[in-house]
Amino acid sequence: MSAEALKEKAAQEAIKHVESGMRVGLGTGSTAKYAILGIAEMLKNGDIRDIKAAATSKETERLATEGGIPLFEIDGDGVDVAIDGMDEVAPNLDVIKGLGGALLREKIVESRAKLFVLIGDASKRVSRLGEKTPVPVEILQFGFDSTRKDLERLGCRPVLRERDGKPFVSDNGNPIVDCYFDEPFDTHAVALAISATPGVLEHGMFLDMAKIAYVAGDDGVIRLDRP
Ligand code: A5P
Repeated sequence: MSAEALKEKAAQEAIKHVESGMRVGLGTGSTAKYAILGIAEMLKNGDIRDIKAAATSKETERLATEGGIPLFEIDGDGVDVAIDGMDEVAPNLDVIKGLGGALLREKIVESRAKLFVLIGDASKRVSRLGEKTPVPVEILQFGFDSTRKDLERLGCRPVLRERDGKPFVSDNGNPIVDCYFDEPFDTHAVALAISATPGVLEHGMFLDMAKIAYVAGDDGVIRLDRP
């Protein structure tokens, strides 16, 4: 099965959690796209009604609007369910997200979800976070070098993300530093330390947040639950 077909299959399972009247968090990325298209289709067919969605990026806003999904800005009541892709998922459903650059808005929305559902293909499964991918960290441009130096002191190699030869800029107008850890690390301790670093806006470790992950492989979609 193609990579795209696997993403779509995982998304199709996740959107079954969306019911009429719900407030829905819409993730960002090539897998989340299929959830957005699927929800739009459910609305169009009348399978669900009266939902409103909080988008986690400008691209997601665009896709949702195109699909006729009413949007709202996340408020004090959070969302009932959020669905999003992942860059790495550990066995306990802790994840690294943000290779697509939307981690800050994703964290704002998905940390306020009653139910946070992950979707992805089996290549995203790892035995520990940081095995394959860096930890993305969105930081303020002001004081960039001092923030990067502080991140390095936490034991990683912080690399400024670039796109087309220029520094990548998030939807929020900020640079992203990808922190490569060569050795296994204590995710909770490092997450706390990154968050406490002046100049850091958010990091891409989503710990203790997701309850369910739908992972698609050639044998079908499996559901993983947070232990
Ligand atoms: C966006 O910033 C990311 O968190 C994505 O959700 C994550 O990178 C997964 O993206 P894909 O579904 O495109 O692999």
